[in-house]
Amino acid sequence: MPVQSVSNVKVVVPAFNEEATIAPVVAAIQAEGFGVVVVDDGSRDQTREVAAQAGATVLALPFNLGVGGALRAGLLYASREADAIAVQCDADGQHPPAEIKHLLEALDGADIVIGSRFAGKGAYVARGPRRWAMTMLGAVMSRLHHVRLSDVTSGFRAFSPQAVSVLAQRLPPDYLADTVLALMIAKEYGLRVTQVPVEMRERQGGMASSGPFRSVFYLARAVMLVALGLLSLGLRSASRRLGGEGR
Ligand SMILES: Nc1nc2c(ncn2[C@@H]2O[C@H](COP(=O)(O)OP(=O)(O)OP(=O)(O)O)[C@@H](O)[C@H]2O)c(=O)[nH]1
Ligand SMILES: [Mg+2]
Repeated sequence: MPVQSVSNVKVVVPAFNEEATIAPVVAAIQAEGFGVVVVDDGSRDQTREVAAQAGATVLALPFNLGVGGALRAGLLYASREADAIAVQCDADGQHPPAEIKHLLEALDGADIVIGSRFAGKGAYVARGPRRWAMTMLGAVMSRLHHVRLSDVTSGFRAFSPQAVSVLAQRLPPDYLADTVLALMIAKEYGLRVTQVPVEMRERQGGMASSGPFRSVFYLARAVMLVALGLLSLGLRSASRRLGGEGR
């Protein structure tokens, strides 16, 4: 069966004040043959009405949770069906739906497939502190998962049924938690992570909710959370080793 016609794939689109871009995003995903779930994250504009009119299933959160919280709600919704596969896709038009099939193909052999904009396809560039933090986080996650991961903050991803059920219960709500911390959780649960090159564009309309300073703050916070997470993974595996030796 061609990947495009797999009926258990749900494309989850977290959306916060994206009335300018959400309709073409929904239409482009549907044109690829996939069902769309827009998670409206307490938007103050017409995002939810526009998304529903475009034919998406809309989960409307009563207040803003953050991208991780919105994604988790979407995964929880997807996980009500057996063997649900989910794809995460931005609402701002950055992620071309034509790439979704490539993410899904790579799920054969992985539980989380990251669409990487820095793996040789497309011309997307990140600069300055943002680029440094991304490179550093990428190096740490590549080591942790024993595979090259060049874009660990990418929010264009596919999830196997196992990843859907783990992340629907465990994903923290904060911005970047949906990306970087999901990889720490993946390590804890033995989920296999890989990447495929994808083309990404600039946002196609509307406004990014965090400006350059806020983005750097969020990245710095992600670096700290990863450091704490690594410490906790290390302590847990040391205590398991000690427990094993005692037996
Ligand atoms: N920033 C932000 N985005 C949210 C939130 N809830 C859901 N989203 C959606 O999550 C996706 C990613 O947010 P963006 O603001 O585009 O962040 P980004 O893609 O990392 O940054 P840009 O490269 O500036 O577009 C978009 O589809 C948002 O609409 C929220 O509370 N804050
Ligand atoms: Mg974006």
